[in-house]
Amino acid sequence: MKIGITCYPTYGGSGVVATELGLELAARGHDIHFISYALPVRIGEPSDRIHFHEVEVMNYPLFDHPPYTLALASQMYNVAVNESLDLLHVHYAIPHSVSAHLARTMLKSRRLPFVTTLHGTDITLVGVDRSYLPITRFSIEESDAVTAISQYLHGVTLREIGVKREIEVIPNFVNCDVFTPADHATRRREFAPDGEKVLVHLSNFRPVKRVPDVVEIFSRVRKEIPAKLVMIGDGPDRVVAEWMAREKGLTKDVHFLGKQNQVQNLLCCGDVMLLPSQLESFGLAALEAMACGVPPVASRVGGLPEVVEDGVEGFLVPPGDLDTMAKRTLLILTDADLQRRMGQAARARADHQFCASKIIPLYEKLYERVLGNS
Ligand code: GMT
Repeated sequence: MKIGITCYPTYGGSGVVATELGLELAARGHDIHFISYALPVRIGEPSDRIHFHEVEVMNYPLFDHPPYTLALASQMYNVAVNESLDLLHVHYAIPHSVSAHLARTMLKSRRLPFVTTLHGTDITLVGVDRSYLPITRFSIEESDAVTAISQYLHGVTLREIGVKREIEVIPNFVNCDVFTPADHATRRREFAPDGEKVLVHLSNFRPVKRVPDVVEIFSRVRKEIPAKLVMIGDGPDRVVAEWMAREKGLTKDVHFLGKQNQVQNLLCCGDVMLLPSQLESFGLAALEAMACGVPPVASRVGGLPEVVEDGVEGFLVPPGDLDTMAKRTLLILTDADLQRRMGQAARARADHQFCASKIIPLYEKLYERVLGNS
């Protein structure tokens, strides 16, 4: 199939899922055309089956807000015509599904179906906002197929957006050959030269991730045992976290690595992964850590209970309950047997339920259905 994929190319779960999906589909023989304003972050090496079409937004003094949605629709249309695309698959409803709807309408000579995948904040923060609700509902209902990344998000979309249509749940996935338990002893020594325990956090450092909580939990753990914190990613709350680490005298114990592409090599250095988010429709970062055999201590919110079984593969704690999060983290870090059992259970869960090899065929089947081939 020839598939056009649109996503936010920056550091964030939906862009990561869209990019990894494109790479996996290309490896299975499909031609993938990414259509976005920049090259998605995890694309890596060029391949014959992966193409990138940049959306350039022409500016004009009249435009206080350059119309990206329209430029994207034009580019989707162009790529569909020039590359004979079979379908478009857009990730994150706003504005991508609106642009896809326009492109489909513009292409009068043949069908150009589009699939919309809902990722979370496109519904829970943007979609429910009164200014975007009608167009979010419209573009979801107009899509030829819609998927949500968890049962939780499926429910919220029907309830809060008032959508009346079928939405298929296709969960986030991880490449279990790339994200795998590995002994990165040398890398680990860079962070923890004296054999300290290592806590890892991975996110886009937006307020919804409660990044200051990560530093606070770490500081409570650090009072009890020698430990280091590895912070992967970047975003608005990084400065707050850096300031907190300085104020608490933890500068030498907290490593801020910024945006990284090979996150698997870093997650593997962790003994525990912290994800104290306010909301998480799935929690891809927790899944990636689990595939590396690292148990998460995460918030009991949104779709996370669909990914982590509390007390088995890690711990789930109400968001903001920092005392319990610190205690659960210490429980894992001070009991080698528990850490090993949870790490193994986490990897097994990722293996059985969320490996790319199990999830990608679900998308392929959906495409076939949308194209009327099955
Ligand atoms: O929260 C983020 O990391 C960004 C956001 C996005 O859309 O880029 O992530 C959402 O999509 C991820 C991939 O499907 C999910 O794993 C995250 O749980 C979800 N984030 C939220 O719901 C807050």
